[in-house]
Amino acid sequence: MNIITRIIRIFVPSYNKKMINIVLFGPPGSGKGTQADLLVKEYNILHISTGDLFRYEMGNNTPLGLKAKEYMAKGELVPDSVTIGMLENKVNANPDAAGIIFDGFPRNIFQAQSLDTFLSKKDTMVTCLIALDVPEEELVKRLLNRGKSSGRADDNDETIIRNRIKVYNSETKPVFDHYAEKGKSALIHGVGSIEEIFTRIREAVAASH
Ligand code: B4P
Repeated sequence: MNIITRIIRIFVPSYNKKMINIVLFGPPGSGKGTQADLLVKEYNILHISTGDLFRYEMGNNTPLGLKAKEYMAKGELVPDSVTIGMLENKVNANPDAAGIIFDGFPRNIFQAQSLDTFLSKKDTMVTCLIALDVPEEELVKRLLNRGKSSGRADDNDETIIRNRIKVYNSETKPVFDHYAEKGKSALIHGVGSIEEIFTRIREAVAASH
């Protein structure tokens, strides 16, 4: 942390609360990664994609990557014991970030509760959760299409894709209600051009803080 940030944080206690922390949420293939790139440019904040972090570890054949591969290849969630520590390390490595886009995290209620506790210790919180709403058949179409060029094993097989969507419906969807109870969740129509969807997201983020 640079000296100016350190001084501001000592004398202006509300400084950390001004961070914009956006949970970008939605089923696999709903466009989280695509929209995160645009949000980074708009708000100049840190982008953390747990999927990208796992793929980086897998590409380097690290123990964490090998562990993640077992689960991702089946379209299941990587265990919380691995995922939460990895996410916290990434946040801790960027203490000067003006805000964070959490892309693909939290993916279950335990991860959401862990994130809330972790951020509150840093005197900040989730600003809003933006959920992209896309029909299942459109998700399958997008992911199979990406699978033709991405080299991602989890995008190539329709059975695995459908399992990822099933896991989303059973384990991940309740995270929407967790933040809705705090008045922080917004449901965005996720079909249309990338720019149209981004305009909807920008309006929802602006309304949230
Ligand atoms: P992720 O990497 O998070 O991947 P995703 O859900 O497939 O992708 P996303 O929604 O970002 O799709 P994108 O924008 O790219 O997760 C992969 C796996 O990692 C999980 O299954 C799990 O095993 C593991 N994992 C990750 N986080 C975890 C966690 N917290 N806990 C446990 N396990 C975890 O878009 C998809 C495609 O649609 C692209 O080809 C894109 O070009 C296209 N597209 C985007 N917007 C479009 C639009 N408006 N119209 C048409 N096409 C569009």
